[in-house]
Amino acid sequence: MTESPGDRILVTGALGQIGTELVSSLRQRHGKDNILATDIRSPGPESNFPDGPFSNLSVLDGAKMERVILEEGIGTVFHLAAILSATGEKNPELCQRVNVGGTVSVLEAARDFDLKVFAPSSIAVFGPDSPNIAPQEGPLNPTTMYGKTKVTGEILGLNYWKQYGVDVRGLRFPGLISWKAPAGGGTTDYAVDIFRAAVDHGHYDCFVSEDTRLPMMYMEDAIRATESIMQADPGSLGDSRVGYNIKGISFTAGELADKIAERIPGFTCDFIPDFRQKVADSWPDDVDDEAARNEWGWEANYDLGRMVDEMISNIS
Ligand code: NAD
Ligand code: AKB
Repeated sequence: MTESPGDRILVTGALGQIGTELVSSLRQRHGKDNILATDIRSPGPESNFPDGPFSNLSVLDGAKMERVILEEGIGTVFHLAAILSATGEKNPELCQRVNVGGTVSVLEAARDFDLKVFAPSSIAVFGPDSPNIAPQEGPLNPTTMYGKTKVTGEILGLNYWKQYGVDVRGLRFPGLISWKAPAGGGTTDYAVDIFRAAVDHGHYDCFVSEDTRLPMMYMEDAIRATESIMQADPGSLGDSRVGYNIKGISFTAGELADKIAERIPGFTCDFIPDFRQKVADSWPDDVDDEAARNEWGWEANYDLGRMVDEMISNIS
């Protein structure tokens, strides 16, 4: 392991749902020029992606990644590039290649250059044998390719920490709800898309059933959780350091539609489940986040009502 080339921050998959908001928050905290946003695609002309350094980088190109890390003086990587669950069920080979291959590229670079890494996991690590309220330490038997890649990511992260001392940290994000960038091909995307449809058309065709309950979180909480775990005292983090459960809001698709209808009179929602129903049914209703609370003081700020108010007011 050689000393980190510098203390700038590299974000992979930066143009996605999380990256768009994380880059903005990191640039406010550390200065615009200290955050290098990267993605396999480029920001479109209409994009509201935050202004600042940007490069094209595929996480599958490990040699280029190491070159960029050296040339740009990188000390920390927020590794967000991935293929999410719904796209992953349609193209499992791509999902495995990007999610596992990309994570290996980042971890190898981190081992070579002593980098600190944030590599998010997901509630998709749980499968049908999980209790409804998924414990931190319980069975991890996902049925989706995406979930399997996330379990592999956690195993790899813990291994690089234990074997090579690489400071890898991660969170099992619930479905994230936000308005600045569209959701990127996940099963929980209905909880994002419903707001735009409600504001623009007063109607939404929801691709999961009315009684589907999943763990969710407002993006502001997710960004705060990300920054908090990266700032946490390493001595306080146990073996969950690569995939802490973090609790946000648990609601059914029907409850979400009702809350929106209370605020947008006349809003209607039809529930027409497709292939994503099976994925949703394989995930827990909620998570137990005692480890995150005890070890680095996690607590969500947003409940269902406050999240719905924020989403409608920002989209409107
Ligand atoms: P997203 O799909 O919105 O963004 C992913 C980005 O990765 C895209 O901009 C895409 O262009 C890029 N990408 C794809 N292949 C690439 C490659 N080969 N090289 C470089 N970039 C590539 O995803 P997101 O919602 O921002 O998720 C970020 C991370 O958080 C992922 O690891 C995801 O599994 C995890 N996560 C997200 C959620 C959520 O609800 N958004 C929930 C749980 C976990
Ligand atoms: C997805 O639905 O794939 C993501 C996730 C929960 O990981 N939002």
